[in-house]
Amino acid sequence: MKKVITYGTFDLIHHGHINILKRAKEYGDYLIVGLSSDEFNAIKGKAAYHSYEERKLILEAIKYVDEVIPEHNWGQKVDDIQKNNVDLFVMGSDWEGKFDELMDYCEVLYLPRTEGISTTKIKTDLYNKQ
Ligand code: C2G
Repeated sequence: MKKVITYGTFDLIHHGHINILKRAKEYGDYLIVGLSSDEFNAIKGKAAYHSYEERKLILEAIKYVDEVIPEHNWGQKVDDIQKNNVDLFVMGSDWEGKFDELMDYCEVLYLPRTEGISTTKIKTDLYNKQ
């Protein structure tokens, strides 16, 4: 069984998130998502609308996702990869090159980001429509 892992905040789920999850799953048989905790989001400087539990519930309802684990810090990826016997690490291209050190532990793949959508854009567009 080929295991794939990806990480993110996945707040206000949109088609860009679905695209990366769909494509990541196509490279294997089992997709794990490392979901940023509320505390880690604060460290990342991201204010998520939905709590960790709400974002986890939503992700677990997506057919491409097989397992959701908490992402507490930047440094846990190697341990996650080894503990879960992960074969492939996938991230969107906005992270191109940022996680190449993981190549010592598994394959690393950056997939093209979906243009024209982001959680920030959603918030901004909604605000401007008021
Ligand atoms: N993404 C995408 N296209 C978009 C928006 C996001 O492909 N239009 C991808 C990102 O590249 C990332 C994933 O969706 O691979 C999740 O994006 P975010 O929720 O914004 O996560 P991020 O803040 O990038 O956190 O340790 C890694 C971090 O947790 C990643």
